[in-house]
Amino acid sequence: MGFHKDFMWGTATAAYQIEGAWNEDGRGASVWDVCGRDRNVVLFNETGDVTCDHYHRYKEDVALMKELGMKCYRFSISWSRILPEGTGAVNQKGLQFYSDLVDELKANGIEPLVSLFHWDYPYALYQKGGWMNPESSEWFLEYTKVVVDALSDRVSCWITMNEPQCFIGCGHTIGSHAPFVKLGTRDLITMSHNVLLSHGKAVRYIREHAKTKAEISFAPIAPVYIPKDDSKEAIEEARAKTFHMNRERFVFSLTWWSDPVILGKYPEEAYELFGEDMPVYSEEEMKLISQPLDFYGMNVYYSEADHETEGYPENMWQGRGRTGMGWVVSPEVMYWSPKFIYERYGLPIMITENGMAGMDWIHMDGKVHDPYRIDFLHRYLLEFKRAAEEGIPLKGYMHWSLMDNFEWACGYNMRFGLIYVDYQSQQRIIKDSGYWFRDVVQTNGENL
Ligand code: IFM
Repeated sequence: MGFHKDFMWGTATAAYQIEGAWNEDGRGASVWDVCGRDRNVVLFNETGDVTCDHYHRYKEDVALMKELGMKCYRFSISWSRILPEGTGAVNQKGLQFYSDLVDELKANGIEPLVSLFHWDYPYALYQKGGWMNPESSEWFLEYTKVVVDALSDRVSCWITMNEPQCFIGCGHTIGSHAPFVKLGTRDLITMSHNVLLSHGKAVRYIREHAKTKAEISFAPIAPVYIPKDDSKEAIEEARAKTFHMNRERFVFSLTWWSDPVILGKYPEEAYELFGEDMPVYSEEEMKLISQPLDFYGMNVYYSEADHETEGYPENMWQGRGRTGMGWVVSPEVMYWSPKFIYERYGLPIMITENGMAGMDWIHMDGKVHDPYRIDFLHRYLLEFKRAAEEGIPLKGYMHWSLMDNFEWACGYNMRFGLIYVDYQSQQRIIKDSGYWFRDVVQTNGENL
């Protein structure tokens, strides 16, 4: 037994990272357009102004997905392309772009998965306090309505938020992502609660109003620890670390977001750490936040032990291979993440992102050879298959990323794609790993 016959294989991207056309056809500014510019916060002061120019080249990109035999495509919507001020007037041209993209995907037999929010927060709303504003979940609901009303006749799979740990953690805690601010604990707690309420309001709206039967989740990162050996004690130690929160990095933790969303309560540890600073909410509010989801979307890149400040006594990560981002190559995380998370939350698992950054270039034969990415993927997918064989319900796998793109504060230096993008000419070249992944999809993982 391997992956079930309807397993969803695909690739993922995000609007700001690939679209470009940052000020065309009425698009409003996002925090990345404004705060990411001219402040030496992004490597070489690069921006997403043009990036892969996907806004103009989406047909070519969909054709490449088809050539790769992809069954699904996960992409995000730029909130400020649809609602330039974040709320209020709808930009029909922006909406049309996504409607055309969905049509193009469908015409090519590719199932669209829509992420409502992947970090490009409307700047106009940020000026009003952003996620701190008590109205922020209503703003998100308003935006959700516009998207769902326009696309849900053809889209049935929805992700509300991508990696809340990162847009709150990197964006507002350590200040390495837009809007590049560092706030205190109490503010972070308030923002988190508003993000959770936004998620809940979006889920309710989609469930009640989508024109086709909806499947809904969110896509947090899965900071999972892997056991140092096969013993029961080591497994329990890894599990305990995975579901533990610490004061400094609490917004990066798994339970901070997933316990309210799925178990309907904040973790006990949060009350021990923050006491009276914890949000006061009604039973109704928590019911809204914790409406049933159809699967658990998780973005998995490496084992969390790498960031464990105390470290294991015998450092199991010493000298291990690392990707371009410096992330440790730890394939076992593709077994332990689904296992631990399924055991705690009981939902089928979809890997909504997984992949690696390399320093790819065009070789003298005109092709892009990336044997390390093939090896990386092969190892990770074998571990994922092990989870399938153990009977953990697995729904799909979305590779990050379809193509090289703007890697946030790392600019264009990190290449995550199965397709190489030459940013000067906008030429696309399928990498060796893209063809390799095509064979995995074609055989439904039998060839692994
Ligand atoms: O590029 C990002 C993506 O936007 C969110 N998840 C991690 C990826 C690689 O850093």
